[in-house]
Amino acid sequence: MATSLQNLSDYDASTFIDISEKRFGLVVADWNREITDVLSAGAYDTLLKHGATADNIYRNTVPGSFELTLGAQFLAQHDEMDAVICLGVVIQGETKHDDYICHAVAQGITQVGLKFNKPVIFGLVTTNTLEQAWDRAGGKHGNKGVEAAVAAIQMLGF
Ligand code: DLZ
Repeated sequence: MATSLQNLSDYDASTFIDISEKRFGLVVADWNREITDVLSAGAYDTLLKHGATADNIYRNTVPGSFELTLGAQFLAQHDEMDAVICLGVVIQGETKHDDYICHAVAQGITQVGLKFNKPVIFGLVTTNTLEQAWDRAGGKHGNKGVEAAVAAIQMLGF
């Protein structure tokens, strides 16, 4: 049976590579801050749980999810940075802003990862409602920040 990322986050730390010397960047959007803070805490705790040190985790905030791409690039361009995790929450409104932002971020951070040849993780929660976003930030669908951190660790194992 396929193993989901959520299940992987519960694995024993020994199943992952040694990340005690790895440096991680967290780029966190200020929009919907009360939710992105929960995603960020989930990612941070997961990195520590799997052996990263607090000194090696750099957290930067950007105004909104649209800026995640450039924020990721600012961190990824440093040779000593091993992986970058982008965290944001985009909620559908009356206009198509959510579409534009989500597509731009998906394409943008893909390019940053390819340009610098390192994991740049898409931790963007894109939902129709605020409630659905909370469901993915410590609610019934887990914490996407945790999953994003697990994805970063997994990619470092390649
Ligand atoms: C403008 C905007 C809107 C309407 N909605 C969101 C959102 O749901 N989530 C989010 O992270 N950011 C939003 N933003 C802000 C944009 O991402 C961006 O910060 C601004 O357009 C400035 O470039």
